[in-house]
Amino acid sequence: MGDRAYLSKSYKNILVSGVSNEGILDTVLIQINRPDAMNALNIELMGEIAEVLKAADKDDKAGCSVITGNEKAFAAGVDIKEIAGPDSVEIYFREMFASWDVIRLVKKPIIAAVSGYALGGGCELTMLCDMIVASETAKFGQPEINLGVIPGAGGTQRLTRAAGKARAMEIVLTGRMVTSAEMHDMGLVTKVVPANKYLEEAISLAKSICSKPSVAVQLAKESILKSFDTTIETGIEFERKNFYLLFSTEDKMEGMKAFIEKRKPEWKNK
Ligand code: DAK
Repeated sequence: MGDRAYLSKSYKNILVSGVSNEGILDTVLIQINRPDAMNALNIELMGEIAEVLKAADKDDKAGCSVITGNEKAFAAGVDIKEIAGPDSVEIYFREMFASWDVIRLVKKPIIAAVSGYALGGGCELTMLCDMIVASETAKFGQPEINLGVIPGAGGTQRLTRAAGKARAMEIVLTGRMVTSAEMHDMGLVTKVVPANKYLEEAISLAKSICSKPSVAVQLAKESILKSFDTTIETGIEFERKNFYLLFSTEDKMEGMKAFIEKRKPEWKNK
């Protein structure tokens, strides 16, 4: 069953709610809530997001999560005021990456619903999500170069794999802002929508995923992500094992039986 207390708990830097999808799995909505600081991501905030996503993974009634910010900013980066002081050794021992690593290993899909600025760590957080729905006026970018550093949460890797070397170099080395249309063109953004529709569209995408059998959804996500760190041969072997695994689920039996009986499947999510 899983404990659902995480949905009613109050957090310091985020707002969390469960969006009911009538009869199918719920969507977990996480809103980054530091409007006075352009939703800058501090350690505590990242810990809260990781805590909620981990709890959603264990919640049998949750199918997919959406992370959003506000109209002005998804997040304008990691909190510069928090990282301005420490030297290399201090920053190393702070283990700032712990929550990012937890998010990276979340099994259920995560959609970023982006309006306004998604810069630095904010842009990296959107790329860490599985899909991005962006307002046509959203502004992405990796401006760390202007602060004397480089992207620190996967930016040089995830951007390069999608955009290719030449475009990633230009974006990271100039630190300029990147439009939603460019991000879409590079395959990083799933969908660009009118400014007043970004959240609605992300929630609608989440609902459509919540209507699918959850074990297959999670193993599909795992298989797609595997393609980023393996050869095609090993990736295909990995996919095959997940394919075989799904043949022992009740949903595989139900899905195929329902097709043959010309009716809608009733997913058990097991
Ligand atoms: N951190 C802290 N505060 C921020 C912030 C940020 N990233 N971005 C904005 N703010 C604060 C501003 O300081 C200001 O606060 P007050 O002065 O009112 O107290 C308030 O938000 C409103 O911002 P502005 O007055 O600047 O608003 P504007 O509309 O004029 O400009 C802007 C909006 C987004 C263009 C501008 O705020 C801006 O350039 N922000 C910084 C963007 C940036 O450089 N982002 C990259 C940050 S470095 C790591 C993982 C990742 C990273 C590092 C480590 N580990 C896991 C170890 C990533 C690093 C970064 O992201």
